Amino acid sequence: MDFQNASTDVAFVEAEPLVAAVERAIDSAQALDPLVLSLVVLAAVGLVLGGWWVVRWVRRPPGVRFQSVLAEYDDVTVLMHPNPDPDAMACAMAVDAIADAVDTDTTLQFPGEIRHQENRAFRTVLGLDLDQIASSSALASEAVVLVDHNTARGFTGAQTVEPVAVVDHHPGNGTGTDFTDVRTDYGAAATLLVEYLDDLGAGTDNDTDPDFSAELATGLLYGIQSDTDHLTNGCSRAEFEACGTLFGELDEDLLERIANPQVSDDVLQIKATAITEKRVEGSFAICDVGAVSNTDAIPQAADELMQLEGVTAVVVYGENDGTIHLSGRSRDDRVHMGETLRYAVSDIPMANAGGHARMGGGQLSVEHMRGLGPADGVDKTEFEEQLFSALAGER
Ligand SMILES: [Mn+2]
Repeated sequence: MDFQNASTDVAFVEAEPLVAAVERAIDSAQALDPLVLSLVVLAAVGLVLGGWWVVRWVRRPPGVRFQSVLAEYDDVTVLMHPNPDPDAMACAMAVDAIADAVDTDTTLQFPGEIRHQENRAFRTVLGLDLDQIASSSALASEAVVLVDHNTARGFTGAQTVEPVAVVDHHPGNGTGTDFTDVRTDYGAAATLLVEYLDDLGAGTDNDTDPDFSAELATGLLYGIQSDTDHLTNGCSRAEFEACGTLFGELDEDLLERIANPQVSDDVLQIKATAITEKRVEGSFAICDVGAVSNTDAIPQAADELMQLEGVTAVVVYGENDGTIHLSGRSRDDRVHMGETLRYAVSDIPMANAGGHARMGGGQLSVEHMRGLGPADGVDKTEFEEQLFSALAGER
Protein backbone atom coordinates (compact mmCIF):
# COMPACT_ATOMS: atom_id res chain seq x y z
CA MET A 1 0.00 0.00 0.00
CA ASP A 2 1.41 3.43 -0.85
CA PHE A 3 1.11 6.43 1.42
CA GLN A 4 -1.52 8.12 -0.72
CA ASN A 5 -3.96 5.27 -0.20
CA ALA A 6 -3.12 4.96 3.46
CA SER A 7 -4.14 8.55 4.15
CA THR A 8 -7.40 8.13 2.22
CA ASP A 9 -8.22 5.10 4.36
CA VAL A 10 -7.69 7.10 7.55
CA ALA A 11 -9.92 9.95 6.29
CA PHE A 12 -12.61 7.43 5.39
CA VAL A 13 -12.57 5.83 8.83
CA GLU A 14 -12.94 9.24 10.52
CA ALA A 15 -15.65 10.41 8.14
CA GLU A 16 -17.98 7.50 8.79
CA PRO A 17 -19.37 8.58 12.21
CA LEU A 18 -19.79 12.14 10.87
CA VAL A 19 -21.94 10.91 7.98
CA ALA A 20 -24.01 8.91 10.44
CA ALA A 21 -24.47 11.98 12.64
CA VAL A 22 -25.58 14.14 9.72
CA GLU A 23 -28.04 11.43 8.63
CA ARG A 24 -29.43 11.28 12.12
CA ALA A 25 -29.76 15.09 12.22
CA ILE A 26 -31.62 15.07 8.91
CA ASP A 27 -33.91 12.34 10.24
CA SER A 28 -34.79 14.30 13.35
CA ALA A 29 -35.19 17.52 11.32
CA GLN A 30 -37.66 15.73 9.08
CA ALA A 31 -39.55 14.74 12.18
CA LEU A 32 -39.97 18.45 13.07
CA ASP A 33 -42.74 20.63 11.78
CA PRO A 34 -41.38 22.43 8.65
CA LEU A 35 -42.59 25.77 10.03
CA VAL A 36 -40.68 25.32 13.29
CA LEU A 37 -37.63 24.23 11.31
CA SER A 38 -37.64 27.29 9.10
CA LEU A 39 -38.09 29.55 12.16
CA VAL A 40 -35.10 27.91 13.83
CA VAL A 41 -33.01 28.42 10.68
CA LEU A 42 -34.14 32.06 10.42
CA ALA A 43 -33.31 32.72 14.07
CA ALA A 44 -29.86 31.20 13.63
CA VAL A 45 -29.15 33.32 10.55
CA GLY A 46 -30.46 36.43 12.36
CA LEU A 47 -28.22 35.73 15.34
CA VAL A 48 -25.11 35.33 13.18
CA LEU A 49 -25.84 38.48 11.17
CA GLY A 50 -26.68 40.47 14.31
CA GLY A 51 -23.48 39.31 16.00
CA TRP A 52 -21.48 40.31 12.94
CA TRP A 53 -23.02 43.81 12.98
CA VAL A 54 -22.34 44.22 16.72
CA VAL A 55 -18.70 43.23 16.22
CA ARG A 56 -18.40 45.60 13.26
CA TRP A 57 -20.05 48.41 15.27
CA VAL A 58 -17.77 47.95 18.27
CA ARG A 59 -14.67 47.69 16.08
CA ARG A 60 -15.35 50.86 14.08
CA PRO A 61 -12.21 52.97 14.05
CA PRO A 62 -12.27 56.07 16.34
CA GLY A 63 -12.57 58.45 13.37
CA VAL A 64 -15.74 56.75 12.17
CA ARG A 65 -17.24 56.73 15.68
CA PHE A 66 -16.33 60.40 16.15
CA GLN A 67 -17.98 61.36 12.88
CA SER A 68 -21.15 59.44 13.73
CA VAL A 69 -21.38 61.38 17.01
CA LEU A 70 -21.04 64.68 15.10
CA ALA A 71 -23.70 63.50 12.63
CA GLU A 72 -26.27 63.36 15.44
CA TYR A 73 -26.26 67.17 15.75
CA ASP A 74 -27.24 70.00 13.40
CA ASP A 75 -24.74 72.38 15.01
CA VAL A 76 -21.70 71.83 17.19
CA THR A 77 -19.34 74.25 18.88
CA VAL A 78 -15.69 73.27 18.63
CA LEU A 79 -14.11 74.76 21.72
CA MET A 80 -10.37 75.40 21.99
CA HIS A 81 -8.51 76.08 25.25
CA PRO A 82 -7.75 79.67 26.37
CA ASN A 83 -5.18 81.44 24.14
CA PRO A 84 -5.28 78.62 21.58
CA ASP A 85 -2.03 77.41 20.06
CA PRO A 86 -1.53 75.93 16.58
CA ASP A 87 -2.29 72.40 17.85
CA ALA A 88 -5.71 73.48 19.20
CA MET A 89 -6.52 75.52 16.08
CA ALA A 90 -5.47 72.67 13.75
CA CYS A 91 -7.74 70.27 15.69
CA ALA A 92 -10.65 72.69 15.33
CA MET A 93 -10.06 72.87 11.55
CA ALA A 94 -10.10 69.08 11.31
CA VAL A 95 -13.29 68.70 13.38
CA ASP A 96 -14.89 71.26 11.08
CA ALA A 97 -13.92 69.20 7.99
CA ILE A 98 -15.15 65.93 9.55
CA ALA A 99 -18.46 67.53 10.61
CA ASP A 100 -18.95 69.22 7.26
CA ALA A 101 -18.86 65.86 5.49
CA VAL A 102 -22.00 64.78 7.43
CA ASP A 103 -23.75 68.19 7.06
CA THR A 104 -23.18 69.27 10.66
CA ASP A 105 -22.52 73.00 11.03
CA THR A 106 -19.65 74.08 13.27
CA THR A 107 -18.62 77.25 15.07
CA LEU A 108 -15.00 77.38 16.21
CA GLN A 109 -14.72 79.23 19.52
CA PHE A 110 -12.03 80.07 22.07
CA PRO A 111 -11.63 82.02 25.33
CA GLY A 112 -8.68 84.32 25.95
CA GLU A 113 -6.64 85.83 23.17
CA ILE A 114 -4.56 84.91 20.14
CA ARG A 115 -1.49 87.09 20.61
CA HIS A 116 1.70 85.24 19.81
CA GLN A 117 2.79 86.20 16.28
CA GLU A 118 3.00 82.56 15.20
CA ASN A 119 -0.55 81.91 16.38
CA ARG A 120 -1.80 85.05 14.66
CA ALA A 121 0.01 84.06 11.46
CA PHE A 122 -1.52 80.58 11.67
CA ARG A 123 -5.00 82.04 11.91
CA THR A 124 -4.50 84.60 9.14
CA VAL A 125 -2.53 82.51 6.65
CA LEU A 126 -4.95 79.57 6.90
CA GLY A 127 -7.97 81.89 6.81
CA LEU A 128 -9.60 80.57 10.00
CA ASP A 129 -12.92 81.89 11.16
CA LEU A 130 -12.55 81.80 14.96
CA ASP A 131 -14.90 83.35 17.43
CA GLN A 132 -13.78 84.65 20.84
CA ILE A 133 -16.03 84.04 23.88
CA ALA A 134 -15.96 85.34 27.46
CA SER A 135 -18.87 83.40 28.92
CA SER A 136 -20.75 80.13 28.42
CA SER A 137 -23.79 82.11 27.27
CA ALA A 138 -21.82 82.97 24.11
CA LEU A 139 -21.37 79.31 23.14
CA ALA A 140 -22.84 78.89 19.66
CA SER A 141 -24.67 75.62 20.35
CA GLU A 142 -25.73 73.11 23.00
CA ALA A 143 -23.36 70.45 21.70
CA VAL A 144 -19.72 71.25 22.50
CA VAL A 145 -16.64 69.36 21.32
CA LEU A 146 -13.44 70.03 23.30
CA VAL A 147 -10.14 69.78 21.46
CA ASP A 148 -6.62 69.84 22.95
CA HIS A 149 -8.02 70.04 26.51
CA ASN A 150 -10.50 67.89 28.38
CA THR A 151 -12.21 70.31 30.80
CA ALA A 152 -13.57 73.65 29.64
CA ARG A 153 -11.84 76.59 31.34
CA GLY A 154 -10.99 80.26 31.02
CA PHE A 155 -14.48 81.80 30.72
CA THR A 156 -17.48 82.50 32.94
CA GLY A 157 -19.58 79.38 33.38
CA ALA A 158 -16.88 77.06 31.98
CA GLN A 159 -17.55 74.55 34.78
CA THR A 160 -21.13 74.07 33.57
CA VAL A 161 -20.05 72.91 30.10
CA GLU A 162 -20.68 69.19 29.51
CA PRO A 163 -19.01 68.37 26.22
CA VAL A 164 -20.46 65.69 23.92
CA ALA A 165 -16.96 64.79 22.74
CA VAL A 166 -13.40 65.25 23.96
CA VAL A 167 -10.29 64.78 21.81
CA ASP A 168 -7.08 65.50 23.70
CA HIS A 169 -3.56 64.47 24.68
CA HIS A 170 -3.31 66.08 28.14
CA PRO A 171 -3.75 64.25 31.45
CA GLY A 172 -7.05 64.96 33.19
CA ASN A 173 -10.43 63.51 34.09
CA GLY A 174 -12.58 65.37 31.56
CA THR A 175 -14.82 63.20 29.39
CA GLY A 176 -17.42 63.69 26.69
CA THR A 177 -20.95 62.31 27.12
CA ASP A 178 -20.85 60.53 23.72
CA PHE A 179 -17.16 60.26 22.83
CA THR A 180 -13.83 60.53 24.67
CA ASP A 181 -10.40 59.96 23.15
CA VAL A 182 -7.55 61.18 25.36
CA ARG A 183 -4.11 59.77 24.54
CA THR A 184 -1.53 61.21 26.91
CA ASP A 185 1.36 59.43 25.17
CA TYR A 186 0.75 61.52 22.04
CA GLY A 187 2.81 64.64 21.37
CA ALA A 188 -0.07 66.57 19.80
CA ALA A 189 -3.86 66.36 19.66
CA ALA A 190 -3.63 67.10 15.92
CA THR A 191 -2.10 63.63 15.52
CA LEU A 192 -5.39 62.07 16.65
CA LEU A 193 -7.32 64.13 14.12
CA VAL A 194 -4.94 63.07 11.33
CA GLU A 195 -5.71 59.46 12.28
CA TYR A 196 -9.46 60.18 12.26
CA LEU A 197 -9.24 61.75 8.80
CA ASP A 198 -7.22 58.74 7.67
CA ASP A 199 -9.92 56.41 9.13
CA LEU A 200 -12.46 58.30 7.03
CA GLY A 201 -10.48 57.86 3.82
CA ALA A 202 -9.03 61.38 3.48
CA GLY A 203 -5.77 61.46 1.56
CA THR A 204 -6.68 58.47 -0.61
CA ASP A 205 -7.12 58.79 -4.37
CA ASN A 206 -10.84 58.14 -3.97
CA ASP A 207 -13.07 61.15 -4.14
CA THR A 208 -13.87 60.98 -0.42
CA ASP A 209 -15.28 63.57 1.89
CA PRO A 210 -13.67 64.78 4.14
CA ASP A 211 -10.43 65.20 2.25
CA PHE A 212 -7.23 66.99 3.21
CA SER A 213 -7.21 70.49 1.78
CA ALA A 214 -3.74 72.05 1.54
CA GLU A 215 -4.73 74.40 4.40
CA LEU A 216 -5.96 71.57 6.63
CA ALA A 217 -2.92 69.35 6.03
CA THR A 218 -0.52 72.26 6.52
CA GLY A 219 -2.32 73.36 9.69
CA LEU A 220 -2.23 69.84 11.15
CA LEU A 221 1.47 69.45 10.37
CA TYR A 222 2.24 72.83 11.93
CA GLY A 223 0.15 71.88 15.00
CA ILE A 224 2.20 68.71 15.45
CA GLN A 225 5.48 70.56 14.87
CA SER A 226 4.75 73.32 17.33
CA ASP A 227 3.57 70.99 20.11
CA THR A 228 6.61 68.72 19.78
CA ASP A 229 9.29 71.36 19.26
CA HIS A 230 9.70 70.26 15.63
CA LEU A 231 9.45 66.55 16.46
CA THR A 232 12.25 66.75 19.03
CA ASN A 233 10.26 66.65 22.27
CA GLY A 234 7.50 64.39 23.62
CA CYS A 235 6.85 62.59 20.34
CA SER A 236 5.41 59.14 19.90
CA ARG A 237 5.63 57.00 16.76
CA ALA A 238 2.14 58.30 15.93
CA GLU A 239 3.47 61.83 15.27
CA PHE A 240 5.94 60.57 12.67
CA GLU A 241 3.25 58.44 11.04
CA ALA A 242 0.84 61.39 10.97
CA CYS A 243 3.50 63.55 9.31
CA GLY A 244 3.93 60.80 6.71
CA THR A 245 0.17 60.79 6.10
CA LEU A 246 0.18 64.57 5.61
CA PHE A 247 3.30 64.74 3.47
CA GLY A 248 1.64 64.52 0.06
CA GLU A 249 -0.98 67.16 0.88
CA LEU A 250 1.20 69.98 2.25
CA ASP A 251 1.65 73.47 0.90
CA GLU A 252 5.24 74.48 1.64
CA ASP A 253 4.58 78.11 0.89
CA LEU A 254 1.78 78.31 3.49
CA LEU A 255 3.97 76.45 5.97
CA GLU A 256 6.79 78.92 5.48
CA ARG A 257 4.48 81.90 5.98
CA ILE A 258 3.18 80.52 9.29
CA ALA A 259 6.62 79.49 10.56
CA ASN A 260 8.33 82.81 9.85
CA PRO A 261 5.87 85.56 10.69
CA GLN A 262 6.88 89.18 11.01
CA VAL A 263 7.75 89.96 14.60
CA SER A 264 6.39 93.17 16.06
CA ASP A 265 8.78 95.92 17.12
CA ASP A 266 7.98 95.66 20.85
CA VAL A 267 8.69 91.92 20.91
CA LEU A 268 12.11 92.43 19.30
CA GLN A 269 12.76 95.39 21.62
CA ILE A 270 12.03 93.30 24.71
CA LYS A 271 14.17 90.44 23.41
CA ALA A 272 17.01 92.95 22.89
CA THR A 273 16.57 94.29 26.43
CA ALA A 274 16.68 90.76 27.84
CA ILE A 275 19.92 90.05 25.97
CA THR A 276 21.70 93.27 26.85
CA GLU A 277 20.40 93.92 30.38
CA LYS A 278 20.45 90.42 31.84
CA ARG A 279 22.16 89.66 35.13
CA VAL A 280 24.12 86.43 35.07
CA GLU A 281 25.24 84.41 38.08
CA GLY A 282 26.91 81.14 37.26
CA SER A 283 24.76 79.55 34.57
CA PHE A 284 21.59 81.39 35.63
CA ALA A 285 20.30 84.58 33.99
CA ILE A 286 17.62 86.96 35.25
CA CYS A 287 16.32 90.01 33.48
CA ASP A 288 13.85 92.77 34.29
CA VAL A 289 12.60 94.03 30.93
CA GLY A 290 10.65 96.89 32.53
CA ALA A 291 7.26 98.08 31.33
CA VAL A 292 5.81 96.05 28.46
CA SER A 293 2.66 96.55 26.43
CA ASN A 294 2.62 92.98 25.09
CA THR A 295 3.08 90.45 27.92
CA ASP A 296 3.47 87.70 25.32
CA ALA A 297 6.93 89.10 24.62
CA ILE A 298 8.14 88.02 28.10
CA PRO A 299 8.11 84.22 27.53
CA GLN A 300 9.58 84.84 24.06
CA ALA A 301 12.43 86.82 25.61
CA ALA A 302 12.98 83.95 28.06
CA ASP A 303 13.15 81.50 25.13
CA GLU A 304 15.66 83.78 23.42
CA LEU A 305 17.93 84.00 26.49
CA MET A 306 17.92 80.21 26.79
CA GLN A 307 19.77 80.07 23.47
CA LEU A 308 22.82 81.69 25.05
CA GLU A 309 25.73 79.34 25.43
CA GLY A 310 26.41 78.47 29.06
CA VAL A 311 22.99 79.56 30.31
CA THR A 312 20.94 76.69 31.77
CA ALA A 313 18.06 78.50 33.45
CA VAL A 314 16.52 81.94 32.96
CA VAL A 315 13.81 84.10 34.47
CA VAL A 316 12.51 87.16 32.62
CA TYR A 317 9.99 89.54 34.15
CA GLY A 318 8.27 92.72 33.11
CA GLU A 319 5.43 94.94 34.22
CA ASN A 320 2.10 95.55 32.56
CA ASP A 321 -0.72 97.56 34.12
CA GLY A 322 0.44 97.14 37.74
CA THR A 323 1.14 93.42 37.41
CA ILE A 324 4.56 91.83 37.15
CA HIS A 325 4.62 88.86 34.77
CA LEU A 326 7.31 86.23 35.30
CA SER A 327 8.46 83.66 32.82
CA GLY A 328 11.12 81.02 33.50
CA ARG A 329 12.86 78.35 31.44
CA SER A 330 15.24 75.61 32.53
CA ARG A 331 17.19 72.86 30.86
CA ASP A 332 19.07 72.27 34.09
CA ASP A 333 18.11 69.04 35.87
CA ARG A 334 18.89 70.72 39.20
CA VAL A 335 16.34 73.47 38.60
CA HIS A 336 12.61 72.71 38.69
CA MET A 337 11.38 76.02 37.24
CA GLY A 338 7.79 75.78 38.52
CA GLU A 339 8.98 75.08 42.09
CA THR A 340 11.66 77.77 41.85
CA LEU A 341 9.17 80.47 40.89
CA ARG A 342 6.67 79.34 43.51
CA TYR A 343 9.37 79.59 46.17
CA ALA A 344 10.63 82.96 44.93
CA VAL A 345 7.20 84.61 45.29
CA SER A 346 6.21 82.80 48.49
CA ASP A 347 6.73 85.92 50.66
CA ILE A 348 4.66 88.17 48.43
CA PRO A 349 0.94 88.35 49.24
CA MET A 350 -1.54 87.29 46.54
CA ALA A 351 1.26 86.31 44.15
CA ASN A 352 0.93 83.10 42.23
CA ALA A 353 3.56 81.20 40.32
CA GLY A 354 4.24 77.66 39.27
CA GLY A 355 4.65 75.34 36.33
CA HIS A 356 6.59 72.35 35.10
CA ALA A 357 10.25 71.43 35.57
CA ARG A 358 11.37 73.12 32.35
CA MET A 359 8.87 75.92 32.09
CA GLY A 360 7.15 78.14 34.59
CA GLY A 361 5.38 81.44 34.98
CA GLY A 362 3.74 83.69 37.52
CA GLN A 363 2.07 86.96 38.30
CA LEU A 364 2.28 89.36 41.20
CA SER A 365 0.97 92.83 41.75
CA VAL A 366 3.44 95.70 42.13
CA GLU A 367 1.26 97.00 44.95
CA HIS A 368 1.61 93.77 46.92
CA MET A 369 5.31 93.51 46.24
CA ARG A 370 5.75 96.65 48.33
CA GLY A 371 4.11 94.77 51.18
CA LEU A 372 0.66 94.98 52.72
CA GLY A 373 -0.10 95.99 56.30
CA PRO A 374 2.59 94.68 58.61
CA ALA A 375 4.53 92.98 55.80
CA ASP A 376 7.85 94.60 54.93
CA GLY A 377 7.60 93.96 51.23
CA VAL A 378 10.44 93.26 48.84
CA ASP A 379 12.14 95.54 46.37
CA LYS A 380 13.33 94.36 42.99
CA THR A 381 16.94 93.81 44.09
CA GLU A 382 15.81 91.65 47.00
CA PHE A 383 13.41 89.85 44.71
CA GLU A 384 16.19 89.04 42.23
CA GLU A 385 18.44 87.82 45.07
CA GLN A 386 15.63 85.55 46.17
CA LEU A 387 15.24 84.30 42.59
CA PHE A 388 18.96 83.57 42.24
CA SER A 389 19.07 81.68 45.51
CA ALA A 390 15.96 79.73 44.55
CA LEU A 391 17.61 78.83 41.22
CA ALA A 392 20.72 77.71 43.08
CA GLY A 393 18.61 75.60 45.42
CA GLU A 394 19.62 77.63 48.51
CA ARG A 395 16.47 77.78 50.55
MN1 LIG B 1 -1.62 70.13 22.24
